Order: sequence, then C-alpha cells, then structure tokens
Amino acid sequence: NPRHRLSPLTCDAPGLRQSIRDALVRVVGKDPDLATPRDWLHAVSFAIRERIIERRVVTRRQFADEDVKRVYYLSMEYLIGRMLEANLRNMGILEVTQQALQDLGVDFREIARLEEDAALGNGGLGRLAACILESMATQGYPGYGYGIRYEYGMFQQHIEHFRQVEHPDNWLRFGNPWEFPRPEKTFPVRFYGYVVEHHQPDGETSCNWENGEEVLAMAYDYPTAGYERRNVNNLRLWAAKATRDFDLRYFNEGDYIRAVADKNESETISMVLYPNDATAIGKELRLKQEYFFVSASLQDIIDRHLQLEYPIDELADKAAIQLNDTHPAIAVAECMRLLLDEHRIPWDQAWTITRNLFSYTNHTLMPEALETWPVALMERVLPRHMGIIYRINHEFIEEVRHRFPGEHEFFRRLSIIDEDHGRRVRMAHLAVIGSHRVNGVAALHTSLLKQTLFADFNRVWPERFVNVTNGVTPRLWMIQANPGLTELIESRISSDWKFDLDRLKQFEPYASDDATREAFRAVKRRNKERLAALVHKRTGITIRSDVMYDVQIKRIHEYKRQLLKLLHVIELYQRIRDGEDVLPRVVLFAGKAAPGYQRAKDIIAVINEVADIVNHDPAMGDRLKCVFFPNYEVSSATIIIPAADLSEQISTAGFEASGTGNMKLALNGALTIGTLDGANIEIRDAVGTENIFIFGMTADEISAHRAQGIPPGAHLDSHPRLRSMVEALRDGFFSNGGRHLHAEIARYLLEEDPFFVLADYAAYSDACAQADRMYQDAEAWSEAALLNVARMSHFSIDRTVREYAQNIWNVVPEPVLPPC
Ligand code: 26V
Repeated sequence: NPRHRLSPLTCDAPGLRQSIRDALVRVVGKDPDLATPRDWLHAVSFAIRERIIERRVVTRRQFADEDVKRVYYLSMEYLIGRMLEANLRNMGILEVTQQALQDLGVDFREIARLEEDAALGNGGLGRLAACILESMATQGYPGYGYGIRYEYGMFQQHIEHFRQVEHPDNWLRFGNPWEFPRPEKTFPVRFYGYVVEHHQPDGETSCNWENGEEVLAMAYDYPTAGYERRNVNNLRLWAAKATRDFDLRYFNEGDYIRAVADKNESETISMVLYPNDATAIGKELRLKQEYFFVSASLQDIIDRHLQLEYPIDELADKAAIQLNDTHPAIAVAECMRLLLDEHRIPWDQAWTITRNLFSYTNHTLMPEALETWPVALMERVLPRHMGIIYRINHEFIEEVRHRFPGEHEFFRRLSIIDEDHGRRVRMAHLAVIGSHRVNGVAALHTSLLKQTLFADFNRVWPERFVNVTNGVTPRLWMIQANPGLTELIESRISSDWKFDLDRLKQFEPYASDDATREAFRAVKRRNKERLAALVHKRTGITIRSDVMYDVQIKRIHEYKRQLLKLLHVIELYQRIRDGEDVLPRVVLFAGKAAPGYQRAKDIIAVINEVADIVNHDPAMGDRLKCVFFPNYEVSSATIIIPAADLSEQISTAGFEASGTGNMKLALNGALTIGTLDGANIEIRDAVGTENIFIFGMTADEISAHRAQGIPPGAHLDSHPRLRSMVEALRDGFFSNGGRHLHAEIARYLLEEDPFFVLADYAAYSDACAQADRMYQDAEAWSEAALLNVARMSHFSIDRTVREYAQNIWNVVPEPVLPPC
C-alpha cells in the first residue's frame, strides 16, 4: 500500500549523523551541549532502533507472504549481553556509525561500554539460546524467541573480603532503547481456581477452568538482526501486569492502598531471574514464571496461526516449538488445554498435533537439577493442567502396558508421576512423552542420556532420541571479540568464512607459515594487554602480558572442578618457593556461584585467599599471578577469551553436558586442557590429539572408580607434592581469616568429594606440565593454536541450527534479504 510507504532512512554517515543528533534532542530530550556519554549512547541506539525495526517489518511481511513454517524457541533464559555493537555489526553499519559519531565528536568505544549487559540467563543454556536466535536470523530461518522480560537479570557479583556478594541487576534503570513495548499485545494467564466439568449431549465431557487469579502477560519485542543482511527476527519477552480487575478493586474496596499493593504483587512474576543453574528450586513463584511465559507464548503462537487463516488442525505443519530444557515443559499440557478447552478439538487429534509440534532439548544429567514439582502444588496452581497430565500419563502407560506386558517396575519408572518421593510430577517425562524429538547437546551427552536418564524411554521410542552438538556464533565470539585475529584471517583467505565457518579450513595451511604465526602472537599479545588493563581496573592486580594466560571461566560448581585448577596454582607456588624453574603464567578464574550454593561460594573465597598470598609473595618474582575476575558476564567474556592461551575444561567426565566456552576459547586460538567430557571429545576429534591436552578418567572409568568406593585421601601419594599441598590448605597457610573454611575444603577433598579431584590430580598436573613444555616452543604452540582456530568449523552455531532445522523442525531457510 503506497500510503504506508516509509520515508527511507539512509545508512550513510551524514544520514546517521543527522538521525543521532535528532534523536538526542527529540527522543532523549537533551541539548547537545549538555549531553553526557550515556545520552549519546541512547541517541545512537534510538537512531539504530528506527532502522532495525524497519527491517523487522519487511522480514515479517515476507514470512507472511511466503506461507512459511515458523520455529518458536521457548526459553526461560537469554544471555544476550550488549546489543548496540552486535546490532550495528550484523546490520552492516558499524563502521559508518562509528564515523558518524566521530563527526559529532563522540567516541564509540567510550559510549558502547556504558550499555548494561542483557543478562537474562545463568550460563551455558541462556547463552546458547542467544546464539541460536542470532543464527536463525543470519541464515534466514523464520525463528521467534519467547521468554521473560525479567526486571532484574543475573545478579552482579562483587567481591568483598574475598567473598562473593550479590547485588541486584537493575539493568532497565536508564530505560532500554532496544525494546518495543506492545501494550496492545497482552494475554490473560490464570492461576489457582478449579475445574468444572460439563457433560455434553454427545457424551463427551468438556472442562472449564474457573475462578482463581488472572495476570496479564504484556509483550516486549527485541528485534534480532541477521549478520550482513536485512533479515531481522523477533525475540518476544513477556512482562507481568495486573489485570483491570485490580483497577476495579480501587473503587469497590475502601482499602485503596492495599488494592494497589496487591496489583504490585501480581507483577512480581517477571521481577527476577532465579540465579540457580545447579539445583532445581521448588518455589511456587518459579512454577508461576514457567507457566506464565509458556501460556502467553502459546496463546500468541496460536493467535498468529489463526490470523494467517491457517486451520487449527494444521498447527504442527506451520509451526515447530523447541523447549529449551524442561523449564517450559508445561507447554505440553498448556497446548492440550488450549486445543481442548478453547478450540474444542477432540483429545486424540489434539494429542497428535501437540506431539508433532514439540521437541525438547536436555541440558543436564545431574539428578539435582532435574525439575520435579509436588503434585499437590501443581493441583493448586494449575488444576486443569494436572488433570490433563493424568490423562496423558494414563494413555501413555496403557500404550506401554500393551507393548511390554507385565513389566510393572518399568511402568513405574516411566510414569510422569514419581510415587516414591511424595508424589511429584517429573517434567522431563512430560517433555519426552509430549515431543517427537529429544536431543542431547554433545555426542557423549546424548549417548549417556540414552543409557541412563532416558534408558527406559529409549526402549519405548529409540528413534525419538537424537544428538545436536552445540555451537557458538562466530559473529560475536570471533569477529566482534577478536578483531585482530579476524583481520589476520581475512588477510589470508576470502571472507566467506563469516557466514560459512566451513571455509575457515582454508586457513589451515597458514599454521605452518612463520609470518602468520608471528602475526598471531602479536594479536594475542595485544589481546592480553587489553585484558591486563581491564584486570587492573577491576581488581587492582597488575599482570604481565608476556606470559601464558591460563583461564577457567564458567559458573562455579563442584563438578566443573575449580578446585583442581586451584591445587595446581598451589603446586606452582610451592615449586617456585622451592627454587624450581617454573614457566611464568597468569591463572585467571571467573564465574558466579548460585547465592544459595554454599560450597561454591566457599570455593570463590578460597581462590581469592590463595590468590592474595600468591600475588603478594615477593618469592614469586612476577612468575605467578592468580586473578579472580569479578562479575563474569558476556561483555567481559569477549575480552577474556581472545587473550587466553590455555582453556581449562576440566569437569569430571560424564558431568558437563557439552560446554560452549570450550568452543569459544579454541576458536580464539587457546589450547584446551581438558577431560574426555561433553564436547571436549568432539573438539579433540576436530583439532587432533597433538593439539589438545587430554587427561584424567573417562566417564566409564569414573563410574567404575565410584563403584570401588576408594576414599579420596588414598590418592595423596599419587603425586609427589599433593600431600603437602592439601596439608598447606588444611593448616590455613593461605587463609586470611577464613581458616576453618580452608580446613573444611581440605576435609571435603580428602573425605567427601564426589567429583574425584584428588584421583585426577596426578594426571592433571602431568598434562599441565606438557602444556608448559609446548608453550616454551613458541613456534610449536602457535602452530597448534592456529590449527585449533582453523579446525573449529564444526562448532559454528549455524551448523547446529541447520541440524535442528533438518532433523527436528522440518523447516527451510527463506531466501535472505540482501544487505542494503
Ligand atoms: C537448571 C535449573 C534448575 C532449576 C532452577 C533454574 C535452573 C536454571 C538453569 C538450569 C540449567 C542447567 C543446565 C545447563 O545450563 N546446562 C548447560 O547447558 C549448556 C548448553 O547446552 C551446556 O553447554 C553445558 O554443558 C550445560 O551445563
């Protein structure tokens, strides 16, 4: 319609300059003479916002015209980081915008770092969701993200007196130029109440869920740009708003203040991200968060389907829904409810649609992280869903009873209801039964899933279980994070590797080229200088940039074994004190501990206290520095990763589902020291055993070792120093006030540790020594590092997304729009 044609927004420097200046006055409301750096940040963001949304409108229209099958990604978490630079780069207007700002006398770098990270996730699972969205946009898939617009994201970690202190992450306090509030897009979400059954004349019963409380879910849209194209997909995040019922109460009840307070309470649903990625939480508010965003998303998905004039029974032909872990698994029951109660579809047909629609990704085998909800809680909060779950379970058990007669124990194990721990709903079982595909996130993880957690289901439906190994987006984790290495690659091979990481293979021959190695070392050195400056700013610690940077950056968890690395720091410290010649290095830890996970918080404290002794001991003579980098987040990862030489991926084999930091570090030319766990195995296969340091027990050996029940202390003599290292810890040599804490950690290592730190120590120390030897040969190290870079093509998120599209979603990419 020509009346709706937009006045074109130019993307040249003069046009952008004008837009930024206009936005400063007209949107931010500031006199340019008085504008602060943050005002400029907002002005440029508003100028880009206009351009990104324009492309979103075009993309949406194309999808609508082309009758496409859509993909919906349901995730409680999106760990996105900063948006300005990513949006500019992907839209292909980064450099011209930097130029426009420079013309205005504004330094892009200075304002870009004022943006808060969007930290709406805990760790790997949330970052994977962000990478998948970016890749779907880049490759032209009609993909939509759905999640929660938490008012407070992942807490900010401060270190006070060596300990972690959590501060609220009020990321929206200056407003957010990247979001488009859609107050007209709201859906009611009900909690509590009861179910009324109506017996129809045809003998069927229909159900009505009545009474209870209603909350509104209001949409906020975050456009997501594909790399170097005009495609822009949408991430829709829901915020809770009180319904108008609350407004009416103002009039009807004398207690006006109370009525407004209640209104606020109903808005707490989307207030805060649960900062826990280790243990399931049985909190009612968490269940409400899960159902809240699932219900709003499904209502929206079905609305869109009907608006496009597709028949409801074709829902699974026109849409695929991916469940990111079990957090949105209630979607299976909610989909059934909507089809049965709102759209009057018969049960069997609704069930066929539902199963064809959903698929589920599992991200952990750890029993304590598996979500189960007490039946009584579900009955109270979601009575209609509980009824639906009972019927799903009943029909499922009937089916298996028929196929496997008499195997009563088998049926009990398969049931959605766990009868052994006070009747609980197993969300993973609901997700498996309600999906047509279930995937693990690395080859080992998928095979362990089939052998352990889902062994019984694998007997029932072996074809349902597939592997999709994780990946990372090279746009953020290489092009943005490491411009030096990007430029080096670009000077050697053609630039199509940015869309198709398979082409990075062409870089491989340069691993044996002296000039390329030399240039690689110069890039690393500059990246180390950049990190060293940041470390100094954040911690006051001065580190050299001419030594090995050895990093372990990830959530703090026993199974990830930060204590194994810390023991190695202690070994190096003692050896230097004993006058040995030790390769100089910086060991850098970063990561958050769940606020309620005391052991993880103690590990942070001990790391900081050991670091304090090491860093202040003149005997170290600058040969060893130990840094705990506070408040690890996406934006700091982009600085740390490109500076790393050695990537610590040392989880107890069988426990890390995949890891994605391992991929980011190898892509940036760090060599991995790691166990045969998660995607490390596939990384080894890709880079070659000579270019990685693998050590320790395998997953099978860990199981066998556990069965033997050897006390951990029995390993103290497996390494010449181990005993004195653990004793130094135990006796408080490194303690600075927290003496009993150190003794407790030593006791834990000697008597309890379910993750086999001491049992793996000798092998680990050997592997570290091997890495040290290779590092001393700069040419050999650079060659191995460059081979790591060139051989990482398999770990592009684009490959991951293509596998989901082909094997699970059955969707094809749309021809992407050309760059402007
Ligand atoms: C679990 C829970 C338990 C209930 C409370 C809230 C909460 C929040 C997150 C989680 C997820 C834990 C699973 C997880 O993050 N897995 C990680 O997923 C990565 C992406 O697949 C993978 O690379 C890591 O190995 C895996 O630990």
